[in-house]
Amino acid sequence: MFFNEVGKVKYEGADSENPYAYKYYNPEEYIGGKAMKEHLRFAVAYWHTFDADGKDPFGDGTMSRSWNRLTQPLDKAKARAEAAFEFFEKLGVPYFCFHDVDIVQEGDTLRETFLYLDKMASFLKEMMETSGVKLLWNTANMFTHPRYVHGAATSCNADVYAHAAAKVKKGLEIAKELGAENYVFWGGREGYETLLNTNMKLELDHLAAFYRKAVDYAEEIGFDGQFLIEPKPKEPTKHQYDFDAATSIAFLETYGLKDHFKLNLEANHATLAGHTFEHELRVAALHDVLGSIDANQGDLLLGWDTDEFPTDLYSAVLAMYEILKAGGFKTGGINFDAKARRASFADEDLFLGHIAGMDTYAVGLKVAYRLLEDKALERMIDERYKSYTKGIGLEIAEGRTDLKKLAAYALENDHIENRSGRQENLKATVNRYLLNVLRESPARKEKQQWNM
Ligand code: XLS
Ligand code: NI
Ligand code: NI
Repeated sequence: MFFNEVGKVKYEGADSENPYAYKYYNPEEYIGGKAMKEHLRFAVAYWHTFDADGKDPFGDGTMSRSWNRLTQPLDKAKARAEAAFEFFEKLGVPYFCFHDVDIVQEGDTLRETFLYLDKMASFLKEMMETSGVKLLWNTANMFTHPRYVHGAATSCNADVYAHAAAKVKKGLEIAKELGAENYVFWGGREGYETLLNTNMKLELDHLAAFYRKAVDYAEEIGFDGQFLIEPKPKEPTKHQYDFDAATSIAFLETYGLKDHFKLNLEANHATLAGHTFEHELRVAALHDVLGSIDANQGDLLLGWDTDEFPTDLYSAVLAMYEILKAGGFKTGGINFDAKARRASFADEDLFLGHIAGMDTYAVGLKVAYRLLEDKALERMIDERYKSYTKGIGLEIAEGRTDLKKLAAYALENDHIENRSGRQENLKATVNRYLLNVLRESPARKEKQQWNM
């Protein structure tokens, strides 16, 4: 046992003051004919939770995890996996996600790395079978090691390209063995620092060909999980090729890969790209590529990928609204690509962070569901566009006009009237739904009077 202080985390309702209980996430509660746990499909990110030690560019690690103290690579990896599964089970999450290097460190040679990975894959498989916890996605880390200094699939060095391909091949075999529901590509180093030394066309062609090889190999070995690309505009490179949803979609279309990929959208990456999270979700949904999400939140005052646990209820409502409107998750889910702050170094903070995030998304789900059920926003949106339901608007909508016809109409119609967009009222509507969901929790018992 690694987490002696914490037992099984249960739903106790909104008036519970137990920090190790869910206040809103009630896995078995039905919302629109589906249990909350099936809507949300929560996953724990191995890297932030079990590998990270709180290091930042200015300071050393602050988190000393007992499971990371052994020195022999496989012993350490196994202890870490045991801690991970104890954590998953106590938290009651159905899924987890990892990079190859998260489950076991690299060996001295690629051959040794693969040996370690094979051993750990079998070890994880057993733990998954006994616990029932499943793999939402895995991925290959092609950004930390110095060999990726110029990129992986977009590296100027063919040996690096081949090395990265070998890691993806192994990653897909592990994905198949562990029954991963998705396989992720996040191109941390797939971008450039300066155009002065960059052949952009060649790099993009290489990246697309690399993805194509992954699709082909998955088919060959019978891995039928969903491929996901995770957009991010920058960091660590100055300009990443998978900049945002729209850029990634254009890339997939250009290279004929769109049938094989969906997107894994991360809240903090959206804001780094200058978008809201809901914008990214909407763009993906419009193109039928909304796959999965990395739930976290950034700090708009800092402007880098701070990966905080999501606690902003309003933002979770808007995110869940887009997800539900798009029909909910299929193979995807909500992965907490989030880390406890450097100063929140206690092991228990790992629980507290996840509980906060899960409750936030549970509220988001409830509120979003009701907004949609009541058509609270949709009715106003329909009303806003109603000029296209009759007269010249209907003709435009049905494609029965041309510039001559429109000009003739406009010449007779100098009196144009616009209507208010009512943004303030809509925001107040979202607030009202949010407050209603929160208010329905049992009233707080009277406390001792304040001494005034
Ligand atoms: C980094 C990314 C990364 C991916 C997986 O910013 O979010 O953690 O989710 O490689
Ligand atoms: Ni991520
Ligand atoms: Ni990120």
